[in-house]
Amino acid sequence: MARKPERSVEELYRDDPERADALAFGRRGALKGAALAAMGGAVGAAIPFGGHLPAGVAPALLTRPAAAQDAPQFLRMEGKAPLIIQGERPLNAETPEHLLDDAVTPADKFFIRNNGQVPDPVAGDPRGWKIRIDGEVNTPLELTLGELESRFPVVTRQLQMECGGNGRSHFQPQTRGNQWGNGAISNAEWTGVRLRDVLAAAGVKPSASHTGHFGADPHLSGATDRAAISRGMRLAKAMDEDTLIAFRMNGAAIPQVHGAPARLLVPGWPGSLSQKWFTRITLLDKPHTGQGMGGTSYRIPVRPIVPGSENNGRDFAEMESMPVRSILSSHAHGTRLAAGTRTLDLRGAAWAGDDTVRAVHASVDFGATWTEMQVAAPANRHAWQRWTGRVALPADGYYEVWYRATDSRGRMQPHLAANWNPQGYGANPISRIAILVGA
Ligand SMILES: Nc1nc2c(c(=O)[nH]1)N[C@H]1C(S)=C(S)[C@@H](COP(=O)(O)O)O[C@H]1N2
Ligand SMILES: [Mo]
Repeated sequence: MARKPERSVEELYRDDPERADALAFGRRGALKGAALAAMGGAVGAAIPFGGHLPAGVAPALLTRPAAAQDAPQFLRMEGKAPLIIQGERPLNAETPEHLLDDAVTPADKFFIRNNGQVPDPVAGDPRGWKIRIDGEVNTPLELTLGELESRFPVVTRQLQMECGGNGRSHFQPQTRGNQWGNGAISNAEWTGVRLRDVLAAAGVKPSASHTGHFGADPHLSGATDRAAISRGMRLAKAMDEDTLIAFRMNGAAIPQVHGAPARLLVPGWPGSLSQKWFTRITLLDKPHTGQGMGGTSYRIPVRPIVPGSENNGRDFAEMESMPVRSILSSHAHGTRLAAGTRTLDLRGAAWAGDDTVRAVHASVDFGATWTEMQVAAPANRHAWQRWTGRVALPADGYYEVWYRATDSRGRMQPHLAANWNPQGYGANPISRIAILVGA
């Protein structure tokens, strides 16, 4: 049975973390004696590595209670797992990190991100769905899905697709937008044609430098002259062999909420580029100006700005390849294990936008020592990488599993969300979950 947490310490951490920290750690910067015992009382178990808890870091169980009182609302939708509802209008739902335990993300566990309304399914044969290619091309084309499938090589790839705002909840101060944890990520198996093959058929003019994407979803307000979202990217990414016009997901028709009957799949870059209910791509001789472009939208500071400050984003740069991140899928935050459990087998996934992941490390002693995990090669370029590993637990008690990835260029997840920006993109700090053994 779990002991009831001492509400005073818990409340203090939530209301005034700095004061709580000063009381718990004093000026010595380490948790000892009565303070350590009090902290143990608050989390409901002894803390074997409590002496390593760094000053300024409250136990994860206190800052993010696993208890029912703070339980998020779960999605109840046919064909979907109980995802965490981030908003209902538009519908946005995050996959709990521990549900992302499959190498290939099944449709029911795929996060949902909408900016407008979900359109009604098309009546009749989806192979008649039309896609237009125009702008800076020699020959504008209008092709049906059926024509795309018969005219161009059809490829199948595992591709990660991550919302640009994944991890947003880690920012201090809080930014506007869905307060995603780390679960706005998916790694499905996509089948489609390469965008570059289709653009080549239209004939890319030398003047073309950027794309603009369009979809069939109505604006949230219902206004017909406004796009729910219309993003674009540098032509180089459109010409990447992994950028697809996809029409199958995990070997089946794309579910309606995920963009049926066809969507763009732009792996490793903000998910907003992966236009759902895809109807048109235009090539431009300058950056696109659609909904979700310019200002502080999907743009991040080139030089850090004061957290919480106003900014018009003029000196920001477009967010392109997403930063390195890892998830732990073997255990949920707050998992309780039987007394006497002395080893913990961990597993999860890690990815790094257009790059790969070189290493994943885990720590159960608040970062004092780190154990290297085994990281598998990606199934193909732009697929996430699964990792596994084992850590030892010396005694019963309260532990935290801290986990972090390092990308192929040596960039490691930072200790705290860095490069604060008004719309909260790119927060990828080291994550942690609480585990209780015999408590
Ligand atoms: N047409 C259209 N495409 C869209 C969106 C949208 O609202 N409308 N949302 C984008 C965003 S912000 C993300 S992160 C992904 C989410 O895809 P999913 O809902 O299939 O997970 O789709 C992108 N494509
Ligand atoms: Mo997104």
